[in-house]
Amino acid sequence: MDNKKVADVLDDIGDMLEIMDQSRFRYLAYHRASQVIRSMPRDLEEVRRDEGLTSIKGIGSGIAEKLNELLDTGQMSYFEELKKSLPGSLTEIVHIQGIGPKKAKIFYEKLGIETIDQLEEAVAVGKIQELPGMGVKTEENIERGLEVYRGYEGRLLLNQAIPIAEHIIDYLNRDGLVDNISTAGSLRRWQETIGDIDVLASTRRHSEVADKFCTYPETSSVLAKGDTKCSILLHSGLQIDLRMIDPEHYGAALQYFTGSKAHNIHLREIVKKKGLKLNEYGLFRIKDDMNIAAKTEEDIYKALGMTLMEPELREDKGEIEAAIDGSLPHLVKLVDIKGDLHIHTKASDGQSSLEEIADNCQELGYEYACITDHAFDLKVAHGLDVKRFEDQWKEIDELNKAFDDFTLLKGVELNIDNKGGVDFDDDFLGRYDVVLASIHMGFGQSKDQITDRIIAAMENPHIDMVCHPTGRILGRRPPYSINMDKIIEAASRTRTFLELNAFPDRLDLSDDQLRAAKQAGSKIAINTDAHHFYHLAYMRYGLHTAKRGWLEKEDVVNTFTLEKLKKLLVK
Ligand code: DGT
Ligand code: CA
Ligand code: CA
Ligand code: ZN
Repeated sequence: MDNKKVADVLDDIGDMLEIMDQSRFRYLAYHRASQVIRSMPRDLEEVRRDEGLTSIKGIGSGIAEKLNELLDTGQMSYFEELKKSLPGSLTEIVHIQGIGPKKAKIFYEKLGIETIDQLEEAVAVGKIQELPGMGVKTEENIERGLEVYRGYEGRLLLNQAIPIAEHIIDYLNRDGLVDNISTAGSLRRWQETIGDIDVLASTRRHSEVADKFCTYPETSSVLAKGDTKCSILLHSGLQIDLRMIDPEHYGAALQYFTGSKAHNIHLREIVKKKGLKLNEYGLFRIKDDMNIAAKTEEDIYKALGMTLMEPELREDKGEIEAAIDGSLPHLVKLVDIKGDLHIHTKASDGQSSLEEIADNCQELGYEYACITDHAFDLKVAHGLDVKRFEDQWKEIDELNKAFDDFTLLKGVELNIDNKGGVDFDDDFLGRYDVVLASIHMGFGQSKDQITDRIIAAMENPHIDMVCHPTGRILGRRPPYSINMDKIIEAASRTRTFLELNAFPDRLDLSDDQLRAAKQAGSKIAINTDAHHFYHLAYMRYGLHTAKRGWLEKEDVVNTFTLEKLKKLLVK
């Protein structure tokens, strides 16, 4: 049983206990344990075997005992009993943003709502707003929550899909059956969520490749099996489509199956005007069916008078025009990244030490890394007070003495309170190298209130960056309502960096927002927000999202040398 499944069970228990009016202390204990297990890079089974469950911070003997049962038998009797005592899919409803256990309980008691379908119906006929203490705004929030929930149903996050795709490609590559192989579709475009995984292989041995693909070990059923196309369903419910094509058509097929659909449709309009046609086998002249290009993507685009654009741009958002007039952006690359400016350690809610972070950042070839533990006001994350930060700085100074071409920077992630204030006074803030500020509470405020809070923080000359600016969690929490134009305008005016949080369930700012920020002259920092050194590798998800936002090296401050970055940090 993987850590995520275990964490989900614990969260469900926490929610059920809250619905059942158990003490805050009891249900929070389950959520805390869940959080720790969810973000743990090691397999829970392994930790249990080596050190025992109670060695994990936040897991006491009571929860450990229940987890032992779950890990041994795949079932937890306590969880099963709780489920029996609650009607319908109340725990499911709790997962919708805007609805906590308290509201779920009211909906059940007053309106008899037990399922998401029933909730949707109630929203549609305006029943929620009539409930005491609710109102139109609550109902609208729930409507948005339902949209997010439905919108992501069945879609996978990049970090769930990419390793699976890589594994399958490795599997198909192993015994020389394929000439060339690549991901295609949304995955190759690094879209933030993935509907199904598309893989394209060039080969002359179609049926052998099809046999191999359809016997992939994780397969639960074969949906289609032919010489050009196969589809399988994995045990996880994920669908994988494989297309096979002869090597001479590989470029055309790759272009076609990479999409996006919108990009392809626009491209074909241009193709048509030239008296040509384009399909997965190549670019052809209509009058005599002569093949003009097919072998590589570059050949196809070149034959259409365009420079090759990277897959991340192919969304029909102006890339075709730019490819024609030679104005495609020079997108930022992973090797351009010189540091990570948002990292937590054990001191707050992270799980790695300063040394581990420093080692791993040097391994990644970084020139610097900024330690940004939470500050005092965020009690749930063991935020640091003045004294503890000063102690941390001493440690950082000591470590820095030993490094040759690497520097740990002293930072903090402040909490923007409900009025736009932050944890520390200006004098103290002046002592950090980098000051980040984020919203961690008060999500329910009005659009103007939240926007003003963030702008107030940006006006503070000590605050260098606003992190995960919209607060969205993909599939779980919609962005809080903010006026993005105003935020971007204030960021460029106050020269505050905006973060692209690379954590795969955030990717916040999103691609379109990044592009708007770039156009307004704002600078972006791509950060992992690592809570374990293992998360430092999430940089790539941020990087590809940045490419989708048309960002170039100059737009991204953590591509700068430390010397240049330091100059920018003086507002
Ligand atoms: P997804 O799977 O929902 O995350 O999104 P995609 O983009 O991977 O879509 P998918 O898997 O349905 O199709 C893969 C690619 O195949 C798509 O990006 C472009 C191409 N494609 C699919 N349907 C059409 C179509 O009707 N017309 C054209 N021109 N291309 C299509
Ligand atoms: Ca797809
Ligand atoms: Ca597909
Ligand atoms: Zn953080």
